[in-house]
Amino acid sequence: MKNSFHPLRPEHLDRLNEIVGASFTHTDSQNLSIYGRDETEDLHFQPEVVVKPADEKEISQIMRFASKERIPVTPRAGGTGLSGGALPVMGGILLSLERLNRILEIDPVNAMAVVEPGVITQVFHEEVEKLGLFYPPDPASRGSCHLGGNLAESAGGPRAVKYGVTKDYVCGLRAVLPSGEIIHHGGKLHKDATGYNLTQLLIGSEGTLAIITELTVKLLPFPRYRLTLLAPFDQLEKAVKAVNQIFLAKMTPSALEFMEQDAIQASENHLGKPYPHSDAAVHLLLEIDGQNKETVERETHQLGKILMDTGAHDVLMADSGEKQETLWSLRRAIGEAIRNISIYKEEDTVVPRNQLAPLIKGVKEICQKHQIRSICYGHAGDGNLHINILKEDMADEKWQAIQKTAIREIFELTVSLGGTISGEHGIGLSQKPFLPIAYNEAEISLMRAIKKAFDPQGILNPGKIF
Ligand code: LAC
Ligand code: ZN
Repeated sequence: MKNSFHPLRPEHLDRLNEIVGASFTHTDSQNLSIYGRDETEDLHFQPEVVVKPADEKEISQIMRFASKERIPVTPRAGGTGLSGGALPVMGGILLSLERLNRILEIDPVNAMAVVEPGVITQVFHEEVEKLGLFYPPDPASRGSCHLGGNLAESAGGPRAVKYGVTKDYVCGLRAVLPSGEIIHHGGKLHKDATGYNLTQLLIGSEGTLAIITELTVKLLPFPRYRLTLLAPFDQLEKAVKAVNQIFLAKMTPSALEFMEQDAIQASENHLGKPYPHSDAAVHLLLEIDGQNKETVERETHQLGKILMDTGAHDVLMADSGEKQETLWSLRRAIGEAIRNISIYKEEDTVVPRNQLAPLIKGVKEICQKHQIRSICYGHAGDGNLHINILKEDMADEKWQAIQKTAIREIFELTVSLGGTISGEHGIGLSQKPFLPIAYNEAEISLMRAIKKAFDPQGILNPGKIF
């Protein structure tokens, strides 16, 4: 990758020290190494300095200075991204938002919360739940990812099938532009038809347009009852038929996850915990939630019947928080478990959910043709399939070549099925070469023009998306 920026000079570091203080400016090799990675594959790019500003004012000063000196700045929240969005590929300043970690307000009357971007998603879940409120987006990394990063990627998670993704909850934000100017948009508003929707433009912009410093999100009443079902199938076709039947029966589960055998077994080995029926070809993990116990029980029963009728060889129900957590912890650990097996590449494909069967079948054919091992799992109810291709003992040359062959074929198939190349992980760095499969030249030019309007010098998170 070409870096057109000059290395930082000692006086640059002095100025950063002045803005954020010496204890929050790091140039030691350990920090540079830690902040040079996120959770994307085996990628690593060293920044020249890590800064941890305390607030929006300091971020504004950093950006004003960086734009004057033309220094690249890569913002970072929890560092759990899977497309390399937080990797400082051009060196320069890595700007960590970890100190902006306050929940500023939880407002039950308006059912809104105002939070800083460095709040850990699960911490936020727990705080609103204490007040009987609910913030649904629940990425698998919720124990360590930050709300700011969830916004940057419009993160989803298992509950998206019923409740939607991050973009569906953000009503307003404050942000610092690359120039250092501070902007706001929206607020505690359930409606807003005032001009272009800058909030929605910044959500999913992967830290390339502005640095989000505060967000206002809407909340729902916490669903008091929840039942979880696990259904093993001996054939993919039966599991996918069950998914279709559930929607044809006009049901909306609060989770409908798909895991193939290798995914379950990887997670079992990783956590050292057994999963019921882990020798089944495919599992569906489902949840029904709601405010009324009888309704939740009735719908769960109906769901169980559909699963048995479509060929599940068992339906296990978890009715206590503890049993549910056991099933979910194994599901959430799959990504990490696969990372532990081998160097890998992950494709975050998404198709209309009735196209899931042709997608999985096609992926397996492509992988067989190229003799590569893939492990698939994901959010069946959203048509969002995480496809992990493993390097294992594959020769380096072949590994390099699969970007041009197998991965490209997988994305072409996805788009031909009416889908796109990322559902919830973003384009970032790792999927950048494939963007033209999803969008034509006119569409990409428009996106580039938006980038230019926000960041004419191209200093904010350079090297991403395009
Ligand atoms: C998951 C992450 C990888 O669904 O999106 O586990
Ligand atoms: Zn996912």
